Amino acid sequence: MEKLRIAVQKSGRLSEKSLALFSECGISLEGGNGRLLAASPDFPIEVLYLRDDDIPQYVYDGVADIGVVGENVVWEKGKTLETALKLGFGKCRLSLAIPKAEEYKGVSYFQGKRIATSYPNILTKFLNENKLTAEIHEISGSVEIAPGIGLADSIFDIVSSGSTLFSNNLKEVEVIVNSEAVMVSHKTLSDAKRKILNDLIFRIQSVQKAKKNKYILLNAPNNKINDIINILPGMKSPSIVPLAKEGWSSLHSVIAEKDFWEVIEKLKQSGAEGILVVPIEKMIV
Ligand code: PRT
Ligand code: ZN
Repeated sequence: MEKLRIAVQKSGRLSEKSLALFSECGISLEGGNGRLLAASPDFPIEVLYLRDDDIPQYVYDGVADIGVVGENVVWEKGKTLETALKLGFGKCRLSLAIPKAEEYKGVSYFQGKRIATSYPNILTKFLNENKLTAEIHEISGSVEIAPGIGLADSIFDIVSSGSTLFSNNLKEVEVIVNSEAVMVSHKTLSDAKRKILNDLIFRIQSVQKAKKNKYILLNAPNNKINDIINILPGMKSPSIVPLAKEGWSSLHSVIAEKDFWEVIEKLKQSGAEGILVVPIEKMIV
């Protein structure tokens, strides 16, 4: 039987979350880390462990059918790949940063400057779009130390919390692009592989939806139930179960977690009691 071959980062920031994605979908993998290839006994996939920089090329060449990688790496490598799904983790931005003490008035600052980066292609595109010329110094790691040792005037690098910039006396002055981990796929897949990919996407989306929603249970006097239904946003036909206590019911529904904290006080004021909010494991809608 055909298997879908998925490239994931061998060890790094995306590795653990990429593998968690499969286990949350009920897909286990045989063979621990240290191996190049691992198969699943319960789903027709195999996982190929690679350096993240190599993933776009492997998927482009069809050595892997799909890959889990940061958008930043896909853009830098410039390979035409289909984005099958955004994954919501590995979020970061690619930014220009300069020494803290420097005055900054706009992108013209970078005209004629030396910029250190591991992302020369994305940077070149930005400079061209802004009709700027600068000297790009490509380095593969610890870009943030370049200005301090006199190798460059500024840097173009990944930022997430900003603490690396801060501790190197740099300030972020332009966010060029935001990135997150994505599932990319080879341009053409056999029908069998396309079907496996669609099944996998379906499972991942069920897990993603479940994470964003909670199951809510609460008790309320019957005469308050209508008020409570109106408070709960996005409520689709809640279940109402009578309690043994006369004139009271239990109300069950699904609520987006982000909405919950906004409505909790209103729910209490409307007479809701014994509110329980429980996680949902999978959600098929
Ligand atoms: O060995 P391999 O080549 O596979 O891994 P790698 O070392 O090239 O990549 P890795 O594991 O560091 O990152 C993998 C992917 O994670 C990146 O391509 C991004 O898509 C994503 N990501 C998310 C990040 C960050 N957040 C991040 N903060 N990648 C790197 N960083 C770096 C950043 O450059 C900075 O130097 O982490 C440092 C800390 O960031 P702050 O701003 O939180 O201080
Ligand atoms: Zn890398």
